[in-house]
Amino acid sequence: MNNLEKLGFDNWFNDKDDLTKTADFKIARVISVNKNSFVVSNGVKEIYAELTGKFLFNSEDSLDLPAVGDWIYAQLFDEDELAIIHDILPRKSLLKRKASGKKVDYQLIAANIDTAIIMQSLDSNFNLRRLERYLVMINEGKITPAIFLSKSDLIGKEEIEQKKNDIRKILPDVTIAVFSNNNQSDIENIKTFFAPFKTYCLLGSSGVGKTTLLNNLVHQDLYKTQPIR
Ligand SMILES: Nc1nc2c(ncn2[C@@H]2O[C@H](COP(=O)(O)OP(=O)(O)OP(=O)(O)O)[C@@H](O)[C@H]2O)c(=O)[nH]1
Ligand SMILES: [Mg+2]
Repeated sequence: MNNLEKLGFDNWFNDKDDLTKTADFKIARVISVNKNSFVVSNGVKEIYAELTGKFLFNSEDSLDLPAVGDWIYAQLFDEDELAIIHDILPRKSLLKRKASGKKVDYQLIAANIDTAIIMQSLDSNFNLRRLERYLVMINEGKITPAIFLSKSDLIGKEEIEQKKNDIRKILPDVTIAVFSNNNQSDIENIKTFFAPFKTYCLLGSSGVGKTTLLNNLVHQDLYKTQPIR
């Protein structure tokens, strides 16, 4: 298995790889976006990246620009310290939402996600309407949904069953995982949900425990938790 495959580059992308481009460019994956500057990874290291002027000029709207998760063709410079992005490979999926403001424009959330996890906490955050809004976005993106319900330590078993049943009425087949970030065996159980080389994203309101879960999954404080953000 090569380094790109470890990052999720599979046959779907391999079939769409434009070999005329691979001759001149290296493939890498976008791991963060900050306006028009990017960080990409080739599976070995993280590389600062920018777009070519032509790319920027030809981009008619936000959909044409790289999003987190995109596979891109880049030219590498300075012993792989700097990348110039020339093109985006076809997208397997795209998660986006309407940007606020009058213009019909989209804010890209992430590309090439296999499974999008909607996270709600079982306390006052739990809300079926909001869950449905996330589902619309996930279905439009051609992505498989899953539901994580956090803070199970805060409410009783019966109430949890009731909430799961409410979800099953609208979504009979979706995976629902109930857990508490304060319970180690719950965390071990959540780990079994993730398959290697697949890409997941975690969606949910502030305070539901996304960062706490990510920290628990990677066993280190990669991400700072805050009471509210
Ligand atoms: N009781 C309980 N508290 C939790 C649980 N998970 C997280 N918390 C607490 O909830 C608060 C918010 O958790 P975060 O992980 O920062 O929430 P987040 O979803 O990352 O929030 P944003 O980064 O603002 O989007 C913290 O004080 C956590 O300690 C849980 O399962 N049970
Ligand atoms: Mg967070």
